[in-house]
Amino acid sequence: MHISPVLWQFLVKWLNASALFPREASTIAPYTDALYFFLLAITIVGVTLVGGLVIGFSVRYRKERNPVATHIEGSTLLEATWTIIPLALFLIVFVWGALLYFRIYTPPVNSMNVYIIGKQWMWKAEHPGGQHEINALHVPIGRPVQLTMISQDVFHSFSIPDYRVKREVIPGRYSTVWFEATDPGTYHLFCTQYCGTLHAGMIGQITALSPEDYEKWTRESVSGMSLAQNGERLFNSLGCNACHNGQAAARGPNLAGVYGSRVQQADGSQVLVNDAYLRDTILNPSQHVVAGYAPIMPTYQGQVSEDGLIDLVEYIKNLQTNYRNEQTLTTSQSNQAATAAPGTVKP
Ligand code: HEC
Ligand SMILES: [Cu+2]
Repeated sequence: MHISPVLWQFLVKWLNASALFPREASTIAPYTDALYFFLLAITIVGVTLVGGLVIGFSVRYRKERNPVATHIEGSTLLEATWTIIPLALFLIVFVWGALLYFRIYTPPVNSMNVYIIGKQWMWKAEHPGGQHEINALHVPIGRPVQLTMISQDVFHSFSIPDYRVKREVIPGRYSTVWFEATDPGTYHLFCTQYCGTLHAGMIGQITALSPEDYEKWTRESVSGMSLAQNGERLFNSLGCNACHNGQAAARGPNLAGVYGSRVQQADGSQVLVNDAYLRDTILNPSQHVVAGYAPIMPTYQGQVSEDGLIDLVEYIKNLQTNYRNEQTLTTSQSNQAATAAPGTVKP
C-alpha cells in the first residue's frame, strides 16, 4: 500500500498529538505501524463493503418489493472473486507479517547487550559494565540494544509501547528482544502480563540518551565491579575453577572462546553455545555432557541466583584464550579470599 509521505506525516502527527497512539521512537516502530494501518484499512473497507451490501440488499429485496422468492443457481465468477481477493489480501498480510517478524526477532550482530531480570514486582536492569538500575533503563539512541531477559518468579512481559517492543519474560529461560531508539527522551515501560497483586505497579522508565550523554551516564553510574568481574569471583568461590582451569589435564573443558562456538556433545549432537546453553549447563550439567568428558560436573541448582547466573554467563562469554592468566591477575588484585578457594590453581 502506498501512502504519500505528506499524508503519512500528517497521520502520524495527528495520532501522536491526539494521544490515541504511542509515539514512534524506535527504528522498528514505523514498520510495525505500517502493517497495523494496512490491517486497519482493509478491515474498514471490508466492514463497509459487507455492511453496505447487507443494508442495500435488505432494502432492495424486501418482502413488499419481492413477495415471491427467486431461485438463484449461483455464479462461479462471483464466488471466485470473493475467494481470490481475500486470499490475496491474507497472503500479502502473511508475507508482510513474516518479513516483519524476522526483522523484529533477529538482533543485529553489533547490538549491545543488557540483562533484565523481572520479579514480583520490579524490573532490574544489569549492564555489562556493572551499572544496575531498578524500574529504569538507560539506552543510547542510534545503536541496537539487545535485552536478555529472565524472570525470577512468575511470567512477566516486558513492553515499551513507544518502541513497539513486547516480549514474555519467563522463569527458567532467557528470552531476548532488541530495539534501536531514535529519539532522546523518556518512555514508559510496562509489565503486560498479569503477575499478581502489584502487577499494575510493575512499571518503569526508559531513558534514551544521545551517545555522548549515554557515555557520561555509563561513567557516572558504575557501582562496584562489572558483571564479568562478579562472575569471575563466583567462578572461583563456587569452585568452578577446580575443574575449569584451562589446562589440558583439567577435569572440565576449557571455557575460553567457547561462547558462540559449536560444541560436540556426548550423545553425538552439536550445540551452539549461547547464553541459554551456558545457564543450562550450570543448572543441569547432566543434560549437556560435552564429548570426551565424564559427567562429573555437579549441578548448581538452587545455589546461584539469577543475578549470579548472569554474572557467570557474562564471565564465560568474555573468556578469551589463556584466561587463566587474566583470571588470576585480576582476581589477586580484587579478591584475595576467592583465589584462596580450595582447588584454585596458582600460576
Ligand atoms: C567437578 C568438576 C567440575 C566443576 C566443579 C564444574 N564443572 Fe563445569 N564441567 C565439568 C565437566 C567434566 C564438563 C564436561 C562434561 C559435561 O558437560 O558435563 C563441564 C562442562 C561445563 C560447561 C560446558 C562447556 C562446554 O564446552 O560446552 C560449562 C559452561 C561449565 N562446565 C561451567 C561450569 C561452571 C560455571 C561451574 C561452577 C559454577 C562449573 N562448570 C563447575 C566439570 C566441572
Ligand atoms: Cu510482571
